[in-house]
Amino acid sequence: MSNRGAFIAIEGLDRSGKTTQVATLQARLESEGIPVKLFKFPDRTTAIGIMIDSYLRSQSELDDRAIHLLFSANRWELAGAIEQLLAEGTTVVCDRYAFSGVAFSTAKGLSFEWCRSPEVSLPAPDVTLFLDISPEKARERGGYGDERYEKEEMQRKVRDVFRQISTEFDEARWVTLDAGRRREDVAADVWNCVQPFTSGLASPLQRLWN
Ligand code: NYM
Repeated sequence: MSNRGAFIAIEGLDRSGKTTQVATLQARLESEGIPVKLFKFPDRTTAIGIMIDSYLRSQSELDDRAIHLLFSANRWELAGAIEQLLAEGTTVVCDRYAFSGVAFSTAKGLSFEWCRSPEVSLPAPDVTLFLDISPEKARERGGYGDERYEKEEMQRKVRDVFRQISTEFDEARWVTLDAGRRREDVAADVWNCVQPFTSGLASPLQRLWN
C-alpha cells in the first residue's frame, strides 16, 4: 500500500510572517512535484466561517464560548476533507489549526481544559511548526492589525499558552522556530522540518489529544 500524505500545521503569532512562510512552503512542495493542499483556519468562506469573520472584524458580538465552538466547528466541518486528501497521498498544510483555537480562547480567560475539549479527536498533525516572535519584534514590524485579538497584551498571553501547549508534545511533533529572523532563514528551517515528510507516512493518522 502506498503512503498517506503528511499533515503539517503551521502556527504562529500575529506578525510572525506565517502567511509568507505558508505560501513559500506550498510553492516549494509544488516545485518538488509533491501533491499538496493548503487549508487556512479560520476558513472564512463557509457559513460558519462567515460568522467568525464578522466577529473578528468586530461587526458582531458573540459569547466567548460560542465563538470558541464556532472556530472548532469550522475545523470539524473540514476534517473529513483533510482525512480524505491525506488518505489519497496528498500532503496537507494548515495555516493555523486547533492550537490557535486553544491559545486565543485561553488567553481571553477561558479554561485551558474547556477550550481543548471540542478539539479532541480532530486529525492530529504529524508535525506542527510554531513561528514564534516577541511582541517587541512584532512592534518593529509595524505592529498589529485592526482585528480582534491584535493587541500586544493579548499576544503576550497567547504566546504563553502556545508555550504551554508545546510542552505536551515531543520534539518530533512540535517545533518552535524563531520567526524574528530573515524570512529566507525561517523558510530554510521550515523546509528542513518538512522535507523528511515529503515521501508521506506509512503510520496511521493520529487523533489530537486522544
Ligand atoms: N483564531 C484563529 C482564533 O481565535 N481561534 C482559532 O481557532 C483560529 C484558527 O483568529 N488572530 C484567531 C487568531 C487570529 C484570527 O487568523 C484570524 P488569521 O491567521 O489572522 O486569519
